[in-house]
Formats: sequence, structure tokens, C-alpha cells
Amino acid sequence: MEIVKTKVAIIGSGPAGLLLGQLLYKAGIDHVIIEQRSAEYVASRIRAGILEQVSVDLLEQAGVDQNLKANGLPHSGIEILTNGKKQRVDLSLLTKGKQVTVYGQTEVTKDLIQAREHAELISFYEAEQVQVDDFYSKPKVTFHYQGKDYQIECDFIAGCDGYHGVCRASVPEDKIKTFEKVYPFGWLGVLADVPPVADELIYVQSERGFALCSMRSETRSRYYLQVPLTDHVEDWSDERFWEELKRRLDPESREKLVTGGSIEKSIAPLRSFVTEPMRFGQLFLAGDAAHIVPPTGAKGLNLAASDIAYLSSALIEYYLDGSEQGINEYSEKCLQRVWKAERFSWWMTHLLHRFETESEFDHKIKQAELSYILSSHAGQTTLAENYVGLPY
Ligand code: RFL
Ligand code: PHB
Repeated sequence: MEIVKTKVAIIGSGPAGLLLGQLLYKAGIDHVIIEQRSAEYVASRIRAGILEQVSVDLLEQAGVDQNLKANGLPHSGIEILTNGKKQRVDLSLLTKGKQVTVYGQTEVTKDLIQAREHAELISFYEAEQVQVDDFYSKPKVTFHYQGKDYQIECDFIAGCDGYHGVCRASVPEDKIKTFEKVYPFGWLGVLADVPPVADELIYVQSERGFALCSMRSETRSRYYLQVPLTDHVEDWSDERFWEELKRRLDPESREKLVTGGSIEKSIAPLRSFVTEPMRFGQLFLAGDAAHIVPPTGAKGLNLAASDIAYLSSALIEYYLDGSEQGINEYSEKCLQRVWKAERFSWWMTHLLHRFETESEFDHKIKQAELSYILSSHAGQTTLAENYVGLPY
């Protein structure tokens, strides 16, 4: 058995784990990352596309914003299409100049992995049988790596291992409470090398269900359709996807839509989920390991980033100033922001999707709410403030 001693063992090399690693490295704090997949697999997962300003700032602080600055697309508004009519929500005007940036999660991950490789930091990719133990006393992480058994002895474990990870699952049942809502539909996503249908994102509420027109660059588009959970990707040829998307769009967008062969196609279920607390002795949960939001509000990756902002400064405060205040307040601070993002994501999902169980009355009420939000300055401001991201 190989014994490795370090200060922080980070489980998972998604955006949360990688960003924490980079911020600890910048502060000179010794750590390792243990990931069950290969670096190539992690960097190729197609997921989020929208970064809040605070996430962009954090990537800048971590010193990994060169590609983001060069290739990210700043957006100062979004369009909402309802009743066949598009309406623009001017995010910047309503939030004193704030905006969001279109930059793929794959790019964020690649930039962070590259910075990590450049700094020659220790990562165990394709680790097997990862286990976390003794996090109420002297934390240990054990795993099998390249034919050998390893044990990491550390002060803290950062559980950045996503919704299906091992960290949350290792917490004794009587110490944890979870809250969950599962939605009765999924998002079918298509990535294609065609120019986006519009300069800004279009969120579509239609009688046939929700759709979203997003992008990764000026030549790469990302589109989503609300589909029943019983559908399989194989049921959706490219042709069927584009036809259905056109049916949900307004005539102008339908006319402008450029279609082409998909380079990725997948169905993601929608879920709201929160774990309380987010700290268990010397084990901290961060990102999807602690909470999930439905993607409608574009908050998942951004919440992972805000957890890491709190956790990195708490650990830096602990090691550099000898103060435990940050680590003691970590869970409460994160959860305050998490629940607000949960509320916003639930509300956007509820407002824009078609629920099979909703009565005609419920449907009319929803239309009235959307119409109110879009016609009122106060309503639009509420949407804009949450969309660009609440302050830390
Ligand atoms: P991740 O990215 O899931 O990374 C967790 C890592 O942990 C590894 N792992 C383990 N490693 C070692 N041992 C184990 N036992 C392990 N178990 C798991 C995994 O292999 C993985 O590498 O979590 P993290 O870092 O917390 O990041 C969260 C984000 O990935 C997620 O919130 C976003 O992708 C959500 N999301 C969006 N967020 C946004 O902010 N804006 C968006 O526009 C947005 N769109 C989306 C999304 C998620 C989507 N899907 C597919 C769920 C659109 C979609 C369709
Ligand atoms: C994406 O581009 O993948 C995306 C954008 C906005 C969302 C969700 C996903 O709300």
C-alpha cells in the first residue's frame, strides 16, 4: 500500500474539483485530485454553456481565463418566446450593467486541466474503488490506481464527485437530510456545427412543450427540446429533431434556422435536489455532489463555482491565517445561495414547460404569470437579477 500525505484530498475532477485545485495551488496549499474517469472523458462531456459574471471573475482569480476572454461570448439579454411572440429581457439594463458569458463547460474543464498539467500537480485519473473514511477524525481516502493500492492521509476531503459520487453516499444516514423534486420530462440536447439561429438565447414556451436555442460559438449551436422521459435518443433522428424544433419556434426563427448533422445528442432528466448540511466533520460537499438544479435557469455550473469560492477562501483562511471561521460557516453560506438558485430554477422550469398533469386553469394562470413578468419592469428585473446571478 502506497501512503500519500497531503492537506486536501479532492474527489472528482469536474469543474468544482478542478477549480478548487487551481485556487489551492495558487495559494500554495498542498492537495491531490482523485477521479474515477480519464481526463479525456471528463473534458469531453457536453454540459453547461452559460457563466455568471461571478463565475467568470473566479476563473480570472484562478488565472485560467485567457481562452475565456478570447473566445467567450458576452450576452446582455435573452429572448423569451411565448404565444408565438418573442420578447427580449435586457439583462444589462435591468441589473446595472451585469451580463452572462456563453462559454462551454467542456472549455472550462479543458482550460483547468491544462493549467493543472502545466503546474505538474498530482492527479489520479481512472482511480478505482475510491473510498472515503474517518472524516469525523483523521480523514483517509483509499483507491486502486495503476495496479497499486493507495491511501491518502489528509486534513480535509472535498467531495466534488457529482450527484452519483461516493462522498455523499458515505455520510451516515442520521447526519444528512435531502430534499428532492423529480420532473416528469427530460431535455433532448443536440450540438451541431451550424450558426446559431439568433445572437442571443431564445427560451421557448409553446403548446408543444419547452425548447431552448443556445450556442457555444458563432459557428456551433446547442438546441434543446422538452421530451417525455419514456423517449430514447434512438427515437430522435436529426431530421425529426429539427422538424420538432421548427414547430415550437416563431415564423421568423423557423425561417432563419440552419440545420445540419448533430455531433452530440443526449437526453438528460430534470431534477431539483439539495443536501443539508454540506459539511460532515472534515468532509465538505461541493457542486453537484450536494445539489442539483434543472438546467432551465443555467445555474448548475455556477453554483458549483460559488461553493468553491466559499470553500477555497475558507481553506486558505484556515491554512494561512489559522482561522476556522470560514470552514465553520461554509455550509450555511452555501445553502443560502443554493436555495435561492433552486427556487429560481424550479420557477423557470415550472413557468416554461408543459406539464401533462396541469389543468386548463393551471395553464391559464401560468400564461398570465408569464405575461405579467414580461410586461412589468419589476417582473423583468426579478428574472434578470436571478439569471445574471445573485451576489455572493
Ligand atoms: P461533475 O461535473 O458531475 O463532476 C464530478 C466528477 O466526479 C467524478 N466522480 C468520481 N471521482 C472519483 N471517485 C468517485 N467515486 C467518483 N464519482 C464521480 C465524475 O467522474 C466527475 O468527473 O460535478 P461538478 O464538478 O460539481 O460540476 C457540476 C456541473 O457539471 C453541472 O452542475 C452543470 O453541468 C449543470 N448544467 C448547467 N449548469 C450551468 O451553470 N449552466 C448551464 O447552462 C447548464 N446546462 C447542465 C446544463 C447540465 C446538463 N446535464 C447533462 C445534466 C445542461 C445539461 C444538459
Ligand atoms: C446550454 O447552452 O447548454 C444551456 C444554456 C442555457 C440553459 C441551459 C443550458 O438554461
